[in-house]
Amino acid sequence: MAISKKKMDSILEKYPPKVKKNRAKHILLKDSKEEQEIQANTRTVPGIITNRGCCFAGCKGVVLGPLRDVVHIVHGPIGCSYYTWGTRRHKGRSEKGEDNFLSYCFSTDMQESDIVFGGEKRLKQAVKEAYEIFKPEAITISSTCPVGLIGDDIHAVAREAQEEFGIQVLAFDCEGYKGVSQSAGHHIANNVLMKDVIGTGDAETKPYAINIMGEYNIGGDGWEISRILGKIGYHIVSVMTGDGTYKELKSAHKADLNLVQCHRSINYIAEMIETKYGTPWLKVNFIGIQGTIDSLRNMAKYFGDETLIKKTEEVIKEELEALQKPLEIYKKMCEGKTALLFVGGSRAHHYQGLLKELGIETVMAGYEFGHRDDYEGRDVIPYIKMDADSRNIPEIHVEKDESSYKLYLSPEKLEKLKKEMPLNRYDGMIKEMKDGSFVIDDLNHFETEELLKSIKPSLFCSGIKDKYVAQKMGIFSKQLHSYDYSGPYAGFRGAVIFAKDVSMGMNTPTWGFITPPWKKEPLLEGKVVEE
Ligand code: CFN
Ligand code: HCA
Repeated sequence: MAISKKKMDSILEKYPPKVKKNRAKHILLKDSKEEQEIQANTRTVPGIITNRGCCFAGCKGVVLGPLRDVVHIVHGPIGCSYYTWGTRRHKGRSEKGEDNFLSYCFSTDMQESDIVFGGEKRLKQAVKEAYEIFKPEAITISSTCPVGLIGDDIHAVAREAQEEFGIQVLAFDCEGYKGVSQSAGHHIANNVLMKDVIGTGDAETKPYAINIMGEYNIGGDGWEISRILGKIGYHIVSVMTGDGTYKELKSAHKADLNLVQCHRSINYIAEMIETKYGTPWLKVNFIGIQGTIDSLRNMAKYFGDETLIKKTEEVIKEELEALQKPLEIYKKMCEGKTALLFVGGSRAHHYQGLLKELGIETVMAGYEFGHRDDYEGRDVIPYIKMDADSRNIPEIHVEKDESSYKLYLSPEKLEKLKKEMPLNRYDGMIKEMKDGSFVIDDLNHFETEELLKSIKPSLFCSGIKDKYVAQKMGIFSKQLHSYDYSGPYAGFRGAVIFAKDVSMGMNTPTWGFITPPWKKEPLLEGKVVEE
Protein backbone atom coordinates (compact mmCIF):
# COMPACT_ATOMS: atom_id res chain seq x y z
CA MET A 1 0.00 0.00 0.00
CA ALA A 2 1.28 3.44 -0.88
CA ILE A 3 0.89 6.25 1.62
CA SER A 4 -0.84 9.58 1.29
CA LYS A 5 0.72 13.03 1.35
CA LYS A 6 -1.22 13.67 4.54
CA LYS A 7 0.34 10.67 6.22
CA MET A 8 3.81 11.73 5.13
CA ASP A 9 3.17 15.21 6.52
CA SER A 10 2.11 13.75 9.83
CA ILE A 11 5.40 11.87 10.08
CA LEU A 12 7.36 15.06 9.39
CA GLU A 13 5.21 16.90 11.93
CA LYS A 14 7.19 15.12 14.68
CA TYR A 15 10.33 17.10 13.79
CA PRO A 16 11.23 20.59 15.07
CA PRO A 17 10.20 23.15 12.38
CA LYS A 18 13.71 23.66 10.96
CA VAL A 19 14.35 19.94 10.60
CA LYS A 20 10.92 19.44 9.08
CA LYS A 21 11.66 22.13 6.49
CA ASN A 22 14.95 20.47 5.64
CA ARG A 23 13.57 16.95 5.37
CA ALA A 24 10.61 18.06 3.26
CA LYS A 25 13.03 19.06 0.48
CA HIS A 26 14.37 15.51 0.36
CA ILE A 27 10.93 13.97 -0.14
CA LEU A 28 8.98 14.01 -3.36
CA LEU A 29 5.61 12.64 -4.44
CA LYS A 30 6.03 11.44 -8.01
CA ASP A 31 3.95 13.34 -10.52
CA SER A 32 4.87 12.74 -14.15
CA LYS A 33 3.09 15.91 -15.23
CA GLU A 34 5.81 17.99 -13.58
CA GLU A 35 9.60 18.43 -13.97
CA GLN A 36 10.48 17.36 -10.45
CA GLU A 37 13.48 18.26 -8.34
CA ILE A 38 14.73 16.75 -5.12
CA GLN A 39 17.39 17.90 -2.70
CA ALA A 40 20.21 15.37 -2.41
CA ASN A 41 23.89 15.05 -1.55
CA THR A 42 23.62 17.58 1.25
CA ARG A 43 24.72 17.34 4.85
CA THR A 44 22.50 15.26 7.12
CA VAL A 45 20.89 17.36 9.87
CA PRO A 46 23.05 16.88 13.00
CA GLY A 47 21.20 14.76 15.50
CA ILE A 48 19.67 12.56 12.87
CA ILE A 49 21.40 9.20 12.82
CA THR A 50 21.85 8.67 9.11
CA ASN A 51 22.44 5.30 7.43
CA ARG A 52 25.14 6.86 5.26
CA GLY A 53 28.74 5.72 5.25
CA CYS A 54 31.83 7.93 5.29
CA CYS A 55 34.40 9.13 2.78
CA PHE A 56 36.85 6.38 3.77
CA ALA A 57 34.14 3.76 3.15
CA GLY A 58 33.53 5.14 -0.35
CA CYS A 59 37.20 5.35 -1.29
CA LYS A 60 38.88 2.34 0.31
CA GLY A 61 35.83 0.19 0.95
CA VAL A 62 33.98 0.67 -2.30
CA VAL A 63 36.25 1.68 -5.18
CA LEU A 64 39.74 0.48 -4.16
CA GLY A 65 38.94 -2.51 -1.95
CA PRO A 66 37.90 -4.95 -4.67
CA LEU A 67 41.22 -4.63 -6.59
CA ARG A 68 42.63 -7.97 -5.55
CA ASP A 69 46.30 -7.81 -6.58
CA VAL A 70 46.90 -4.71 -4.46
CA VAL A 71 47.68 -4.49 -0.74
CA HIS A 72 45.33 -1.87 0.68
CA ILE A 73 46.79 -0.40 3.85
CA VAL A 74 44.46 1.54 6.11
CA HIS A 75 46.31 4.21 8.06
CA GLY A 76 44.49 4.71 11.32
CA PRO A 77 43.32 3.04 14.52
CA ILE A 78 42.13 -0.51 13.93
CA GLY A 79 38.35 0.01 14.07
CA CYS A 80 37.91 1.29 10.52
CA SER A 81 39.70 -1.76 9.18
CA TYR A 82 37.98 -4.25 11.38
CA TYR A 83 34.45 -3.07 10.71
CA THR A 84 34.98 -3.06 6.95
CA TRP A 85 36.80 -6.39 6.82
CA GLY A 86 34.96 -8.65 4.40
CA THR A 87 31.51 -7.21 5.01
CA ARG A 88 30.94 -5.86 1.51
CA ARG A 89 31.08 -9.27 -0.17
CA HIS A 90 33.01 -8.09 -3.23
CA LYS A 91 34.23 -11.47 -4.34
CA GLY A 92 37.47 -12.18 -6.13
CA ARG A 93 39.25 -15.23 -7.38
CA SER A 94 42.67 -15.60 -8.90
CA GLU A 95 43.79 -17.83 -11.67
CA LYS A 96 47.18 -19.18 -12.57
CA GLY A 97 48.95 -18.22 -9.38
CA GLU A 98 47.87 -14.57 -9.51
CA ASP A 99 47.74 -12.59 -6.31
CA ASN A 100 44.59 -12.24 -4.26
CA PHE A 101 44.86 -10.26 -1.03
CA LEU A 102 41.12 -9.75 -0.55
CA SER A 103 40.77 -11.80 2.60
CA TYR A 104 43.50 -9.86 4.40
CA CYS A 105 43.02 -6.79 6.57
CA PHE A 106 46.01 -4.41 6.49
CA SER A 107 46.13 -1.61 9.03
CA THR A 108 48.73 0.54 10.77
CA ASP A 109 46.73 0.04 13.97
CA MET A 110 47.65 3.51 15.25
CA GLN A 111 48.04 3.90 18.98
CA GLU A 112 47.76 6.94 21.22
CA SER A 113 51.49 7.69 20.94
CA ASP A 114 51.20 7.80 17.11
CA ILE A 115 48.36 10.27 17.38
CA VAL A 116 50.41 12.46 19.72
CA PHE A 117 53.82 12.19 18.04
CA GLY A 118 52.77 11.43 14.45
CA GLY A 119 52.15 8.17 12.61
CA GLU A 120 54.41 8.48 9.55
CA LYS A 121 57.09 6.17 10.92
CA ARG A 122 54.55 3.51 11.65
CA LEU A 123 53.07 3.86 8.16
CA LYS A 124 56.50 3.59 6.55
CA GLN A 125 57.14 0.39 8.48
CA ALA A 126 53.74 -1.03 7.45
CA VAL A 127 54.42 -0.36 3.76
CA LYS A 128 57.87 -1.97 4.07
CA GLU A 129 56.44 -5.07 5.75
CA ALA A 130 53.63 -5.35 3.23
CA TYR A 131 56.09 -5.12 0.36
CA GLU A 132 58.57 -7.60 1.81
CA ILE A 133 56.00 -10.21 2.79
CA PHE A 134 53.54 -9.99 -0.09
CA LYS A 135 55.40 -8.45 -3.04
CA PRO A 136 52.18 -6.99 -4.46
CA GLU A 137 51.73 -5.25 -7.82
CA ALA A 138 51.00 -2.02 -5.95
CA ILE A 139 50.10 -0.68 -2.51
CA THR A 140 47.41 1.80 -1.57
CA ILE A 141 47.35 3.90 1.60
CA SER A 142 43.99 5.20 2.78
CA SER A 143 43.75 7.78 5.54
CA THR A 144 41.13 7.58 8.26
CA CYS A 145 39.90 10.57 10.29
CA PRO A 146 42.72 11.05 12.83
CA VAL A 147 45.38 11.10 10.10
CA GLY A 148 43.91 14.25 8.61
CA LEU A 149 43.63 15.82 12.05
CA ILE A 150 47.26 15.22 13.02
CA GLY A 151 48.57 15.99 9.54
CA ASP A 152 50.62 12.89 8.66
CA ASP A 153 52.04 13.35 5.16
CA ILE A 154 50.98 10.08 3.58
CA HIS A 155 52.06 11.34 0.14
CA ALA A 156 55.65 11.78 1.24
CA VAL A 157 55.68 8.28 2.73
CA ALA A 158 54.17 6.88 -0.50
CA ARG A 159 56.71 8.70 -2.69
CA GLU A 160 59.64 7.46 -0.68
CA ALA A 161 58.38 3.88 -0.59
CA GLN A 162 57.70 3.96 -4.31
CA GLU A 163 61.30 4.90 -4.98
CA GLU A 164 62.65 2.36 -2.54
CA PHE A 165 60.57 -0.64 -3.66
CA GLY A 166 60.00 0.16 -7.31
CA ILE A 167 56.23 -0.43 -7.24
CA GLN A 168 53.46 2.14 -7.28
CA VAL A 169 52.38 3.27 -3.82
CA LEU A 170 49.22 5.34 -4.08
CA ALA A 171 48.05 7.64 -1.30
CA PHE A 172 44.40 8.60 -0.77
CA ASP A 173 43.32 11.49 1.46
CA CYS A 174 39.97 9.93 2.22
CA GLU A 175 39.49 10.86 5.87
CA GLY A 176 36.01 9.81 6.92
CA TYR A 177 34.80 13.30 7.75
CA LYS A 178 35.29 14.64 4.21
CA GLY A 179 32.16 15.47 2.24
CA VAL A 180 28.68 14.44 3.35
CA SER A 181 28.79 10.69 2.65
CA GLN A 182 30.81 7.92 0.98
CA SER A 183 30.20 9.71 -2.30
CA ALA A 184 33.18 12.01 -1.64
CA GLY A 185 35.38 8.94 -1.30
CA HIS A 186 34.31 7.59 -4.70
CA HIS A 187 35.46 10.84 -6.25
CA ILE A 188 38.85 10.81 -4.47
CA ALA A 189 39.53 7.21 -5.54
CA ASN A 190 38.44 7.95 -9.13
CA ASN A 191 40.78 10.94 -9.38
CA VAL A 192 43.90 9.10 -8.20
CA LEU A 193 43.24 5.97 -10.30
CA MET A 194 42.78 8.16 -13.36
CA LYS A 195 45.79 10.34 -12.67
CA ASP A 196 48.29 7.63 -11.73
CA VAL A 197 47.10 4.23 -12.99
CA ILE A 198 44.85 4.29 -16.05
CA GLY A 199 46.91 4.94 -19.14
CA THR A 200 50.17 3.48 -17.82
CA GLY A 201 49.67 -0.01 -19.30
CA ASP A 202 49.92 -1.32 -22.79
CA ALA A 203 48.10 -4.65 -22.83
CA GLU A 204 47.06 -6.15 -26.18
CA THR A 205 43.36 -5.76 -26.87
CA LYS A 206 41.07 -7.78 -29.10
CA PRO A 207 38.02 -6.61 -31.05
CA TYR A 208 34.98 -5.45 -29.05
CA ALA A 209 37.16 -4.36 -26.16
CA ILE A 210 35.20 -3.02 -23.21
CA ASN A 211 35.63 -1.94 -19.59
CA ILE A 212 32.92 -2.78 -17.10
CA MET A 213 32.76 0.20 -14.74
CA GLY A 214 30.93 0.58 -11.46
CA GLU A 215 30.54 -3.19 -11.05
CA TYR A 216 31.94 -4.54 -7.80
CA ASN A 217 31.16 -8.26 -8.02
CA ILE A 218 28.99 -8.27 -4.94
CA GLY A 219 27.85 -11.87 -4.45
CA GLY A 220 29.42 -12.66 -7.84
CA ASP A 221 27.36 -10.22 -9.96
CA GLY A 222 30.35 -9.37 -12.15
CA TRP A 223 31.02 -13.03 -12.88
CA GLU A 224 27.51 -13.49 -14.26
CA ILE A 225 27.83 -10.32 -16.36
CA SER A 226 31.23 -11.46 -17.68
CA ARG A 227 29.80 -14.89 -18.50
CA ILE A 228 27.14 -13.34 -20.72
CA LEU A 229 29.48 -10.84 -22.36
CA GLY A 230 32.10 -13.54 -22.95
CA LYS A 231 29.51 -15.76 -24.62
CA ILE A 232 28.64 -12.98 -27.03
CA GLY A 233 32.28 -12.33 -27.85
CA TYR A 234 33.28 -9.18 -25.95
CA HIS A 235 36.80 -8.73 -24.72
CA ILE A 236 36.85 -7.38 -21.18
CA VAL A 237 39.91 -5.18 -20.72
CA SER A 238 39.22 -4.28 -17.07
CA VAL A 239 36.51 -4.33 -14.46
CA MET A 240 36.23 -1.36 -12.13
CA THR A 241 36.69 -2.76 -9.72
CA GLY A 242 34.92 -6.05 -8.83
CA ASP A 243 37.35 -8.98 -9.00
CA GLY A 244 39.49 -6.40 -10.77
CA THR A 245 43.22 -6.00 -10.91
CA TYR A 246 45.58 -3.08 -10.87
CA LYS A 247 47.42 -4.77 -13.74
CA GLU A 248 44.35 -4.64 -16.01
CA LEU A 249 43.31 -1.20 -14.86
CA LYS A 250 46.52 0.25 -16.26
CA SER A 251 45.38 -0.53 -19.81
CA ALA A 252 41.74 0.51 -19.37
CA HIS A 253 42.25 3.42 -21.78
CA LYS A 254 42.63 0.91 -24.60
CA ALA A 255 39.01 -0.27 -24.57
CA ASP A 256 36.61 0.75 -27.35
CA LEU A 257 33.66 1.31 -25.05
CA ASN A 258 33.09 1.85 -21.34
CA LEU A 259 30.02 0.34 -19.72
CA VAL A 260 28.79 2.18 -16.65
CA GLN A 261 26.75 0.01 -14.27
CA CYS A 262 26.91 2.16 -11.12
CA HIS A 263 26.98 5.74 -12.34
CA ARG A 264 27.30 7.24 -8.88
CA SER A 265 30.61 5.69 -7.95
CA ILE A 266 32.47 5.73 -11.27
CA ASN A 267 31.04 8.48 -13.50
CA TYR A 268 34.16 10.57 -12.85
CA ILE A 269 36.52 8.03 -14.44
CA ALA A 270 34.07 7.38 -17.29
CA GLU A 271 34.00 11.08 -18.11
CA MET A 272 37.72 11.65 -17.65
CA ILE A 273 38.52 8.75 -20.02
CA GLU A 274 36.06 10.17 -22.52
CA THR A 275 37.69 13.58 -22.29
CA LYS A 276 41.28 12.34 -22.37
CA TYR A 277 41.06 9.41 -24.77
CA GLY A 278 37.75 9.95 -26.56
CA THR A 279 36.31 6.62 -25.40
CA PRO A 280 32.56 6.89 -25.04
CA TRP A 281 30.58 5.44 -22.16
CA LEU A 282 27.26 3.70 -22.15
CA LYS A 283 24.95 3.52 -19.16
CA VAL A 284 23.93 -0.09 -18.67
CA ASN A 285 21.89 -1.96 -16.09
CA PHE A 286 22.48 -5.67 -15.78
CA ILE A 287 19.98 -6.00 -12.94
CA GLY A 288 16.73 -7.44 -14.25
CA ILE A 289 15.98 -9.43 -17.38
CA GLN A 290 14.84 -6.53 -19.56
CA GLY A 291 17.61 -4.33 -18.21
CA THR A 292 20.16 -6.95 -19.24
CA ILE A 293 18.57 -7.40 -22.68
CA ASP A 294 18.43 -3.64 -23.32
CA SER A 295 22.04 -3.23 -22.22
CA LEU A 296 23.25 -6.03 -24.49
CA ARG A 297 21.31 -4.67 -27.46
CA ASN A 298 22.64 -1.16 -26.94
CA MET A 299 26.18 -2.45 -26.78
CA ALA A 300 25.74 -4.39 -30.02
CA LYS A 301 24.21 -1.32 -31.60
CA TYR A 302 27.16 0.77 -30.57
CA PHE A 303 29.58 -1.52 -32.39
CA GLY A 304 27.04 -1.86 -35.20
CA ASP A 305 28.48 -5.16 -36.40
CA GLU A 306 25.90 -7.54 -37.94
CA THR A 307 27.57 -10.69 -36.58
CA LEU A 308 27.66 -9.21 -33.07
CA ILE A 309 24.01 -8.14 -33.28
CA LYS A 310 23.04 -11.65 -34.43
CA LYS A 311 25.07 -13.34 -31.72
CA THR A 312 23.56 -11.04 -29.09
CA GLU A 313 20.04 -12.09 -30.13
CA GLU A 314 21.03 -15.76 -30.10
CA VAL A 315 22.44 -15.52 -26.59
CA ILE A 316 19.39 -13.59 -25.33
CA LYS A 317 17.09 -16.29 -26.76
CA GLU A 318 19.08 -19.13 -25.25
CA GLU A 319 19.29 -17.48 -21.82
CA LEU A 320 15.59 -16.63 -21.77
CA GLU A 321 14.63 -20.21 -22.57
CA ALA A 322 16.69 -21.48 -19.66
CA LEU A 323 15.12 -19.19 -17.08
CA GLN A 324 11.49 -19.31 -18.17
CA LYS A 325 10.39 -22.35 -16.15
CA PRO A 326 11.90 -21.51 -12.75
CA LEU A 327 10.83 -17.90 -13.09
CA GLU A 328 7.18 -18.86 -13.64
CA ILE A 329 7.13 -20.60 -10.25
CA TYR A 330 8.57 -17.60 -8.40
CA LYS A 331 6.45 -15.06 -10.22
CA LYS A 332 3.35 -16.73 -8.80
CA MET A 333 4.76 -16.26 -5.31
CA CYS A 334 5.64 -12.60 -5.90
CA GLU A 335 2.68 -11.32 -7.88
CA GLY A 336 0.87 -8.42 -6.18
CA LYS A 337 3.50 -7.80 -3.50
CA THR A 338 4.93 -4.39 -2.65
CA ALA A 339 8.45 -3.17 -1.93
CA LEU A 340 10.13 -0.25 -0.21
CA LEU A 341 13.71 0.32 -1.38
CA PHE A 342 16.38 2.27 0.44
CA VAL A 343 19.91 1.61 -0.75
CA GLY A 344 23.14 3.44 -1.54
CA GLY A 345 23.41 5.44 -4.70
CA SER A 346 22.20 3.22 -7.53
CA ARG A 347 20.57 -0.03 -6.50
CA ALA A 348 17.34 1.53 -5.23
CA HIS A 349 16.85 2.42 -8.88
CA HIS A 350 18.45 -0.58 -10.58
CA TYR A 351 16.30 -3.16 -8.81
CA GLN A 352 12.95 -1.61 -9.67
CA GLY A 353 12.85 -3.24 -13.13
CA LEU A 354 13.59 -6.70 -11.76
CA LEU A 355 10.97 -6.33 -9.05
CA LYS A 356 8.41 -5.25 -11.64
CA GLU A 357 9.23 -8.30 -13.77
CA LEU A 358 8.33 -10.48 -10.78
CA GLY A 359 5.09 -8.59 -10.22
CA ILE A 360 6.32 -6.61 -7.19
CA GLU A 361 5.46 -2.91 -7.10
CA THR A 362 7.95 -0.43 -5.68
CA VAL A 363 5.85 1.95 -3.59
CA MET A 364 8.68 4.02 -2.21
CA ALA A 365 12.39 4.30 -2.96
CA GLY A 366 15.37 6.39 -2.03
CA TYR A 367 19.14 6.61 -1.99
CA GLU A 368 21.40 7.11 0.97
CA PHE A 369 23.80 9.37 -0.91
CA GLY A 370 22.76 9.62 -4.57
CA HIS A 371 23.14 13.03 -6.22
CA ARG A 372 20.41 14.89 -8.03
CA ASP A 373 21.32 13.33 -11.37
CA ASP A 374 20.83 9.86 -9.89
CA TYR A 375 17.26 10.92 -9.12
CA GLU A 376 16.46 13.30 -11.95
CA GLY A 377 18.59 11.91 -14.76
CA ARG A 378 20.86 13.68 -17.18
CA ASP A 379 21.62 13.65 -20.87
CA VAL A 380 24.68 11.75 -21.93
CA ILE A 381 25.82 11.16 -25.45
CA PRO A 382 28.12 8.25 -24.98
CA TYR A 383 28.69 6.91 -28.43
CA ILE A 384 30.06 9.95 -30.16
CA LYS A 385 33.81 9.93 -30.08
CA MET A 386 35.35 13.31 -29.57
CA ASP A 387 37.82 12.86 -32.36
CA ALA A 388 38.47 14.71 -35.55
CA ASP A 389 35.67 12.88 -37.40
CA SER A 390 32.90 13.81 -35.02
CA ARG A 391 34.04 17.39 -35.00
CA ASN A 392 33.24 17.44 -38.69
CA ILE A 393 29.64 16.40 -38.21
CA PRO A 394 27.84 19.72 -38.65
CA GLU A 395 25.30 19.35 -35.84
CA ILE A 396 27.98 18.51 -33.27
CA HIS A 397 30.06 21.33 -31.98
CA VAL A 398 32.99 20.57 -29.70
CA GLU A 399 34.68 23.19 -27.60
CA LYS A 400 37.67 22.79 -25.39
CA ASP A 401 38.02 24.87 -22.29
CA GLU A 402 40.93 24.70 -19.89
CA SER A 403 40.15 21.39 -18.33
CA SER A 404 37.70 19.53 -20.52
CA TYR A 405 35.90 19.18 -23.79
CA LYS A 406 32.31 20.21 -24.04
CA LEU A 407 29.98 18.68 -26.57
CA TYR A 408 27.06 20.65 -27.90
CA LEU A 409 24.35 18.97 -29.93
CA SER A 410 21.48 20.52 -31.79
CA PRO A 411 18.16 19.78 -30.01
CA GLU A 412 17.02 17.75 -33.04
CA LYS A 413 20.12 15.60 -32.98
CA LEU A 414 19.82 15.07 -29.24
CA GLU A 415 16.18 13.97 -29.57
CA LYS A 416 17.13 11.57 -32.34
CA LEU A 417 19.93 10.04 -30.30
CA LYS A 418 17.74 9.61 -27.27
CA LYS A 419 15.17 7.71 -29.36
CA GLU A 420 17.75 5.53 -31.03
CA MET A 421 19.36 4.29 -27.83
CA PRO A 422 17.06 4.61 -24.84
CA LEU A 423 19.75 3.84 -22.29
CA ASN A 424 21.87 6.68 -23.57
CA ARG A 425 20.04 9.10 -21.43
CA TYR A 426 20.89 8.33 -17.84
CA ASP A 427 17.33 8.34 -16.66
CA GLY A 428 17.62 8.47 -12.91
CA MET A 429 15.22 6.98 -10.42
CA ILE A 430 12.27 9.39 -10.53
CA LYS A 431 11.32 8.49 -14.09
CA GLU A 432 11.07 4.82 -13.15
CA MET A 433 8.60 5.41 -10.35
CA LYS A 434 4.82 5.28 -10.58
CA ASP A 435 2.79 8.43 -10.04
CA GLY A 436 1.71 8.67 -6.42
CA SER A 437 4.76 6.89 -5.06
CA PHE A 438 7.26 8.65 -2.80
CA VAL A 439 10.93 9.23 -3.51
CA ILE A 440 12.86 9.91 -0.32
CA ASP A 441 16.50 10.89 0.09
CA ASP A 442 18.79 10.08 3.04
CA LEU A 443 16.09 8.30 4.98
CA ASN A 444 16.74 7.78 8.70
CA HIS A 445 15.69 5.30 11.33
CA PHE A 446 12.79 7.32 12.67
CA GLU A 447 11.31 7.74 9.20
CA THR A 448 12.06 4.12 8.30
CA GLU A 449 10.09 2.82 11.26
CA GLU A 450 7.17 5.16 10.71
CA LEU A 451 7.03 4.39 6.99
CA LEU A 452 7.23 0.63 7.53
CA LYS A 453 4.39 0.84 10.01
CA SER A 454 2.26 2.85 7.58
CA ILE A 455 3.11 1.12 4.33
CA LYS A 456 3.61 -2.44 5.62
CA PRO A 457 5.38 -3.49 2.44
CA SER A 458 5.86 -7.18 1.65
CA LEU A 459 9.55 -6.52 1.13
CA PHE A 460 12.02 -3.98 2.52
CA CYS A 461 15.23 -3.79 0.51
CA SER A 462 17.93 -2.12 2.53
CA GLY A 463 21.15 -2.76 4.47
CA ILE A 464 22.40 -4.24 7.70
CA LYS A 465 21.68 -1.12 9.72
CA ASP A 466 17.93 -1.39 9.38
CA LYS A 467 17.27 -4.95 8.24
CA TYR A 468 16.44 -6.28 11.67
CA VAL A 469 14.30 -3.31 12.63
CA ALA A 470 12.07 -4.31 9.73
CA GLN A 471 12.17 -8.02 10.42
CA LYS A 472 11.23 -7.51 14.06
CA MET A 473 8.18 -5.77 12.68
CA GLY A 474 7.38 -8.90 10.68
CA ILE A 475 8.49 -7.47 7.35
CA PHE A 476 10.90 -9.49 5.25
CA SER A 477 14.05 -7.51 4.56
CA LYS A 478 16.51 -8.31 1.82
CA GLN A 479 19.91 -6.68 2.01
CA LEU A 480 20.54 -5.15 -1.37
CA HIS A 481 24.11 -4.24 -0.42
CA SER A 482 25.50 -7.65 0.53
CA TYR A 483 22.59 -9.78 -0.77
CA ASP A 484 22.73 -11.35 2.71
CA TYR A 485 24.65 -14.55 1.99
CA SER A 486 23.40 -15.03 -1.56
CA GLY A 487 23.95 -13.87 -5.12
CA PRO A 488 24.67 -13.26 -7.86
CA TYR A 489 21.56 -11.23 -8.60
CA ALA A 490 22.73 -9.66 -11.86
CA GLY A 491 22.15 -10.90 -15.38
CA PHE A 492 19.87 -13.75 -16.40
CA ARG A 493 20.84 -16.39 -13.87
CA GLY A 494 21.02 -13.80 -11.12
CA ALA A 495 17.42 -12.77 -11.76
CA VAL A 496 16.28 -16.33 -10.97
CA ILE A 497 18.35 -16.48 -7.77
CA PHE A 498 16.90 -13.13 -6.65
CA ALA A 499 13.38 -14.32 -7.48
CA LYS A 500 13.93 -17.47 -5.43
CA ASP A 501 15.38 -15.60 -2.45
CA VAL A 502 12.62 -13.01 -2.21
CA SER A 503 9.88 -15.59 -2.87
CA MET A 504 11.13 -17.67 0.04
CA GLY A 505 11.67 -14.65 2.26
CA MET A 506 8.25 -13.12 1.73
CA ASN A 507 6.32 -16.37 1.90
CA THR A 508 7.94 -18.05 4.88
CA PRO A 509 5.43 -18.76 7.68
CA THR A 510 7.88 -17.11 10.14
CA TRP A 511 6.16 -13.74 9.82
CA GLY A 512 2.98 -15.23 11.27
CA PHE A 513 4.78 -15.84 14.57
CA ILE A 514 5.69 -12.18 15.07
CA THR A 515 3.37 -9.56 16.46
CA PRO A 516 4.11 -6.37 14.56
CA PRO A 517 4.23 -3.11 16.52
CA TRP A 518 1.14 -1.69 14.84
CA LYS A 519 -0.87 -4.43 16.55
CA LYS A 520 0.31 -3.62 20.01
CA GLU A 521 1.33 0.02 20.20
CA PRO A 522 -0.38 3.21 19.08
CA LEU A 523 0.48 4.65 15.66
CA LEU A 524 1.04 8.39 15.16
CA GLU A 525 -2.72 8.97 15.15
CA GLY A 526 -2.89 7.34 18.56
CA LYS A 527 -4.99 4.34 17.52
CA VAL A 528 -4.13 0.66 17.60
CA VAL A 529 -4.93 -0.77 14.18
CA GLU A 530 -7.27 -3.74 14.25
CA GLU A 531 -6.89 -6.09 11.30
S1 CFN B 1 28.38 -2.08 -4.49
FE1 CFN B 1 27.77 -0.08 -5.13
S2 CFN B 1 26.18 0.12 -6.60
S3 CFN B 1 29.22 1.48 -5.60
FE2 CFN B 1 27.88 2.27 -4.13
S4 CFN B 1 26.32 3.32 -5.21
FE3 CFN B 1 27.63 1.32 -1.81
S5 CFN B 1 28.72 -0.38 -1.05
MO1 CFN B 1 26.58 -0.62 -0.31
S6 CFN B 1 25.68 -1.76 -2.02
FE4 CFN B 1 25.43 0.32 -2.51
FE5 CFN B 1 25.66 1.28 -4.86
FE6 CFN B 1 27.33 1.99 -6.57
FE7 CFN B 1 27.54 -1.01 -2.78
S7 CFN B 1 23.75 0.90 -3.91
S8 CFN B 1 25.80 1.47 -0.69
S9 CFN B 1 28.78 3.10 -2.25
N1 CFN B 1 26.95 0.69 -3.54
C1 HCA C 1 29.46 1.15 3.16
C2 HCA C 1 29.41 -0.26 2.63
C3 HCA C 1 28.02 -0.80 2.48
C4 HCA C 1 27.34 -1.00 3.83
C5 HCA C 1 26.20 -1.93 3.75
C6 HCA C 1 25.08 -1.84 4.75
C7 HCA C 1 28.13 -2.15 1.76
O1 HCA C 1 28.56 1.95 2.99
O2 HCA C 1 30.46 1.46 3.74
O3 HCA C 1 24.85 -0.82 5.36
O4 HCA C 1 24.43 -2.87 4.87
O5 HCA C 1 27.48 -2.34 0.76
O6 HCA C 1 28.87 -3.01 2.23
O7 HCA C 1 27.26 0.06 1.70
